[in-house]
Amino acid sequence: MKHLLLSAACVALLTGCATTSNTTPGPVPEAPKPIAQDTTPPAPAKPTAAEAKAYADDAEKQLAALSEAANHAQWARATYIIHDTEWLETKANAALTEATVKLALGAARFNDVEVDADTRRKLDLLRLSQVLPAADRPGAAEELAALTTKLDSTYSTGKFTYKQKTYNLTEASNVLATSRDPVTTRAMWEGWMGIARPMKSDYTKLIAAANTGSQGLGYKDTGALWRSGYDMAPDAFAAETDRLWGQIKPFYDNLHCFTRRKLNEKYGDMVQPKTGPIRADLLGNMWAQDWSNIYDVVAPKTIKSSYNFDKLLTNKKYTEVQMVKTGEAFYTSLGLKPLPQTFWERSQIVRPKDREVVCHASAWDVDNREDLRIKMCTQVNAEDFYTIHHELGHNYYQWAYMDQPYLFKNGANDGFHEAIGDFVGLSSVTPTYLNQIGLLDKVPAESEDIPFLLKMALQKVAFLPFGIMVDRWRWEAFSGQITEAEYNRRWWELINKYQGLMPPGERPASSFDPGAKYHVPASVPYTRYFLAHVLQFQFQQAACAQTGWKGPLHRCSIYGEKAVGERLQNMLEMGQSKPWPDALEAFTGTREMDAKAVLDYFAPLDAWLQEQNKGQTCGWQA
Ligand code: X8Z
Ligand code: ZN
Repeated sequence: MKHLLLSAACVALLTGCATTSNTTPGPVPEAPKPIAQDTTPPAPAKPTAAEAKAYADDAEKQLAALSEAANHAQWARATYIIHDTEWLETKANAALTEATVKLALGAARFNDVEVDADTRRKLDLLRLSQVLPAADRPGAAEELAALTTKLDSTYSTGKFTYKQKTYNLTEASNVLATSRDPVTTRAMWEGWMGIARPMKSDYTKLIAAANTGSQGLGYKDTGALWRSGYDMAPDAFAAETDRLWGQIKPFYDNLHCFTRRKLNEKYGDMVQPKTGPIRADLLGNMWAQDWSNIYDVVAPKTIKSSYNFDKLLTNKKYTEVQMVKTGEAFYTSLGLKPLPQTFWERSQIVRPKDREVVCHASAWDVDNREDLRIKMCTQVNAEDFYTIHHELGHNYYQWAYMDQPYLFKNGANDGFHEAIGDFVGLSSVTPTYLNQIGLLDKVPAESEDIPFLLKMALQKVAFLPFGIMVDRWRWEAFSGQITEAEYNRRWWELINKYQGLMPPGERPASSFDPGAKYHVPASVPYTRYFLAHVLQFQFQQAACAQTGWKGPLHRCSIYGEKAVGERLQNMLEMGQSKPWPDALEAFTGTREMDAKAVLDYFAPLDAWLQEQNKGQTCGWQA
């Protein structure tokens, strides 16, 4: 799972390079002796472009081998958490980190060498490829790797007890999704937040360790490193995300306003006041990043929805594997290949009963070629139906760029990697498609567009402020703007600012609520999902235009559209070989990210929400 850790460097390589560049074959004619004794050592010869290219090639060879070993160890630990797999993963990750750091540092000697564009990009990517670089000192990579493994395992095995029953995340989330009793939702929510408390001091150590590594590579801090991976200056990237959020915010405010009113009507002023932020545990999801589980609470009274997606799946007795097969069939309908046989043999599709695993869904390319797998604890419901399409998007991307050189085997940027499966997923939930595959007997009339769009907005639009908030917090933690004592307070300030939410009660001083979200202990950068929630609508708009679709964007399905598949495949095959605007242009014809596509998709809903919100005082005090 390459996005988690790509690290480390190699002493052997540096020695090798030094040897190569200093060796002159044959007898060396003696140079005339200078008369005066000069004690300054001769300046090293400027490396050549050929040496730079050889360096990058060799780095790729070393990293490919180390990353494959790390992937196997990571898979073993993620699907079987015990002391020994943690040990193995730590060693393998440390070896990769150590080698990557050394290679990235060694690449600096080619800074002033004029090299071909591919080599330059590879040398730059060497420095950028790590999420958490370690310091270049013996033991540093292993200390950092031990912290990351421990934090991830603490999260993944987290449990709490309520009324004599023990809950893991899946169980607590299921209660939160379905319970409409605010005492129960609060208990589930507070119980889960509590599992993160023990992570706090390790997380502080992780920040310090990764910052030392990032500074060694020439970045201000790890946040600056993360912001540097977008083919533009890090500050320009931060401003770009602000710009995109600014495009969406007025629409989000309308959705927030409508949802708050419905929650107030249901629960009363004591639970959900008419004004101010929304109580986070009432939104049907542990992090309030997806509100679609409370569709029943916000559903318009006058327009009925004729189907419930969860029930369609259970009524037709879908199995977890059948859901994955259905996902695969969408991709093959676009002309992409069926997944390799080993995918079915090696994936973890359901939660094993007999051991601890990392349940957070992920997609893997273990040998960096065709050993594709997903790891999920799939449940038969609409959310996981969508997640399957999301994960397979990662796998098809990985497969498409498998012939790229190692350092180009990645998404155009990390937002692209997250957006592909979501883009395909947008078609997979249209009533037209559900009808085509026999899940839905009758395509609903156009009058049901508002319920459909409202469900989609509760999932996609509610996500956007969360998607931008998480790394706003992490950037501040990495830069030292906030200290351990301020972590939790600031987390809630930012949630209030972006999402307009509040916790159900005061948070204990020892809390570390950011740690209750997988990507924080697992150190997966999160801005990628914010970008993906913009990009997927741009992809959808472009793809539908390619098919000649003239109707409203939300009703378009690209199922079976081979020409779209071919164009998609072309973009995917580029991997990270070119700056992301080139990839975006290849598929959409534009070089800019633009949230206008989100607004176009939801335009009928926004108009409807504005009508519903008339006379209401919207917004909250940030
Ligand atoms: O983490 C994921 C995927 C794996 S890359 C399941 N997602 C984010 C999350 O769960 O928080 C997908 C949507 C956002
Ligand atoms: Zn993903």
